[in-house]
Amino acid sequence: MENIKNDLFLSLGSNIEPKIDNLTNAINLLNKEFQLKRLSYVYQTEPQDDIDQAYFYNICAFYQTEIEDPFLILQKTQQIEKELGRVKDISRPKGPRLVDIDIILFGNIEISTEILSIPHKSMKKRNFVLIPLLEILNNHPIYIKEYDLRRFIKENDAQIVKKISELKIERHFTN
Ligand code: PH2
Ligand code: MG
Ligand code: MG
Repeated sequence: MENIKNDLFLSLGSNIEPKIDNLTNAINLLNKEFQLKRLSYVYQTEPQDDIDQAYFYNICAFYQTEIEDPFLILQKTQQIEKELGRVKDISRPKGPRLVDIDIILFGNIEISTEILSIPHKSMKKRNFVLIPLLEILNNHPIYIKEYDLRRFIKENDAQIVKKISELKIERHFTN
């Protein structure tokens, strides 16, 4: 019997050089843990929340995994952030980052804890998440529909989000 795969949507961001390399390295490491199904373009995005910092490059990735435990996913993504050299500045929680990997959606799971909320708490307010997510969603049948992505994107349309280029990575797409 084939194992059941869970859908995992991640948002990645970097605003410390080399931004593109940081995203590429993160995707290459994520690809060892999860099965990549789709990857968005790279978007150049205006910083949100903590606005006095360099612009970001953001992407969204759609993975599948046999892992069921969202906290195990979190552990793996945080391990990759560390491995790539991310150092957290606790005085500036939304400040500059080498690489940030956020869990946006994981199957139909809804949780809200101190360390992890799924769906991601701020996704509706962030076009740097919503626009690349919409790009790779491809009518994917998850409960995202109830979020009415396009409507949220319209509400945030003052945020500058500009499509830049594809990320050049080795692709090992499987079904
Ligand atoms: N991440 C933040 C805060 N602000 N702004 C943009 N444009 N992109 C981000 O990834 C981002 C942000 C906290 O994680
Ligand atoms: Mg984040
Ligand atoms: Mg994060």
